[in-house]
Amino acid sequence: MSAAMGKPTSGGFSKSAGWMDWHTGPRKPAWRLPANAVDAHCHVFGPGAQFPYAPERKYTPCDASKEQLFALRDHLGFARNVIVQATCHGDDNRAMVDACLSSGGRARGVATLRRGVSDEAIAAMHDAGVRGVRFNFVKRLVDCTPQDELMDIATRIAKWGWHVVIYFEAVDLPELWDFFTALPTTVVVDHMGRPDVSQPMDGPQFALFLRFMREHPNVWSKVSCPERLSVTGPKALNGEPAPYQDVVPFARRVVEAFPDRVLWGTDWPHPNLKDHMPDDGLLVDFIAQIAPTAELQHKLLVDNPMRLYWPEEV
Ligand code: 0GY
Repeated sequence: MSAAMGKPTSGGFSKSAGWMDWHTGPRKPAWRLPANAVDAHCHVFGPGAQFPYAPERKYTPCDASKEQLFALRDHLGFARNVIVQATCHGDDNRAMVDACLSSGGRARGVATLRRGVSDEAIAAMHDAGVRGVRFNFVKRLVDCTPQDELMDIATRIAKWGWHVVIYFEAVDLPELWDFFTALPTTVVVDHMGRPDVSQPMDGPQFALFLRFMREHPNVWSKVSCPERLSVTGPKALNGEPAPYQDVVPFARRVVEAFPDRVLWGTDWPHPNLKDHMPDDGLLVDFIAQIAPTAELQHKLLVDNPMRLYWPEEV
C-alpha cells in the first residue's frame, strides 16, 4: 500500500462503539481494472479537526481524508472517484467539496441539501464538481426528511442536470415507490436497494426491485457493497478467497439486465460494518464475477459513470 494512505486517525472525536477502521493494507487487485475506471461510490470523513462531524449524526467514524482516498484510488488502479456525502457530515458538504476541488478534475460529488440551501450555494457546488443529491431513507442513519421538501430539492437540482441518489432498505420500497417514481431526474439506487440475499433471487422482494428498474428507464443502480449485503461473508472456498458468493447472482442479474444503467464503487471507508472490514483489492477482484465480459465491465466501470458524471468528456 502507498505510504500516503497512512493510518486512520480520530481528530478529537470519539469513534462510535465498535467502530471498524478501514483496511490499511489492501492487496493489489489480481484482476486489472479497465483504463479510466471510476470508483463511483466512496466517501471522505473529515478529517474531524478540519471538517467537524454533524451534531445530528448517528455515528462517529474514524477520519478518512481526501489524500487517503486518492492514494487508494491509485493503488487499486482507478482513474476517478465519485464522492458521496455521508450522513455523519449532515448537510455540511465542505469535506466532500474540498476533496472534489483538490482532485484536479478527477472527482465528482453527490451532496446532501436541505430546503434552505441558496441558489448561489448550489451554483458553487456545481462549479466544484457536484452532480447529484442524495436522499437517505435508512432509518438507522437519518431522521426522516418530509417528502415534499425532498421533491422541492429534486425539482431545483433538475435544472442543473443533476441526478438523485436514493438509499433505502428493500422492505421499504413498496411504501417509497410512488415518491421514487415521481422524481423528475435520473435516479441512482445505492447498493441495489439492499436486497435480503438470503431470500430467493426470483422471490417477490428482488422481483419488485427489478420491476422498478425495468418500468422506469431513468432508474440506475449501483451494484456495490457485497460486503454489506452478504450473509455468507468473506469466507474462503478451498483455500482461495471467494468472498460474498451469495451476492453474486443478484448483482450479476442487474448488470446483465441493465448494462447501461449500472455503476460500481468501493464504498471506502466502509462505514458501520460490524463483522469484518473488506480488503478493497478483493472487492475489485469481485467485479469480474458480477460483470463477466469485457464489454459489461467497460460499461459498468467506464462508459456509464463517465456518461453520468463527466458527460462533457464522452
Ligand atoms: C454507505 C452505507 C452506509 C452509510 C452511509 O451516508 C452514510 O452514512 O451511506 C451504511 O451504513 O449502510 O453507502 O456508505
